Amino acid sequence: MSEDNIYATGSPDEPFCFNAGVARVFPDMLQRSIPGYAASIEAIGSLAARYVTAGSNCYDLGCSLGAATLAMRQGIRESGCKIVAIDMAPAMIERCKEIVAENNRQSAAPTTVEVVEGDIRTADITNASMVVLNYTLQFLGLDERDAVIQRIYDGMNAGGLLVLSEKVVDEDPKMERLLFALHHEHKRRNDYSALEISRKRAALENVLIPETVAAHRQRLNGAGFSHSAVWLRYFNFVSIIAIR
Ligand code: GEK
Repeated sequence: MSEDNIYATGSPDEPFCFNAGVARVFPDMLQRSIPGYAASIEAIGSLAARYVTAGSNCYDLGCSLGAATLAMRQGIRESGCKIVAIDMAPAMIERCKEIVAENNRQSAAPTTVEVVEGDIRTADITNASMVVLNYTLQFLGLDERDAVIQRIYDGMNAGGLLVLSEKVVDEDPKMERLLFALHHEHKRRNDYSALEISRKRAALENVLIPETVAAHRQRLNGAGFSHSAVWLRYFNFVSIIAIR
């Protein structure tokens, strides 16, 4: 796995962007900077086994290199399913296609995977039994999020499952400061220098906009999801499941 040293060496002043340099080191970046990332991927496989129904579609929205796609593919127990993996960054899609092609050669899993360069704000979602937004909604404008969640809900079958993982902010400023510090220490333990951490934070300013858990659950409820729960929390990173 190529090591992420983008903010050790790269230009510190550019806003964060999902370019070829990021795609090259992305697995290492996510493992070292998102507490709970590996657990989110593992659970997506188990949830696919439980929720994906025969002949339905699954969506990995903001798929990056397709980690959640491959977890779903491995978990699915039913036949005639299709996974649609969508990302708007060409560098991510190019690499994702290679990874999926390699998985096609190695895997006996029958589920078809379609990797599409596209915008999740306008993507067609139909006949879906499972939709994954693994750390993606946080990159959309606040005013765009309701419509995306509504599109997902409208394209899902009854009993379908949405996995929504996000960086969040705490309502209580004191607790937010503590969670922020714990995340900082987590990255230091994972060998990011204090300078790298502060450069990345500056690059993500106004690019990644976190909300509270309550705001996410309210949005899910407003779209029509009848049940939602936080199943994973690690510092200021959560994963929520919602059932239509
Ligand atoms: C994983 N889910 O490994 N349309 C399509 N893609 C988008 C959009 C959009 N409007 N906005 C952002 N993206 C992955 C990790 S990364 C999380 C997801 C992170 C894409 C963007 O190009 C990037 O690939 C992804 O969302 C977010 O489970 O980098 O923290």
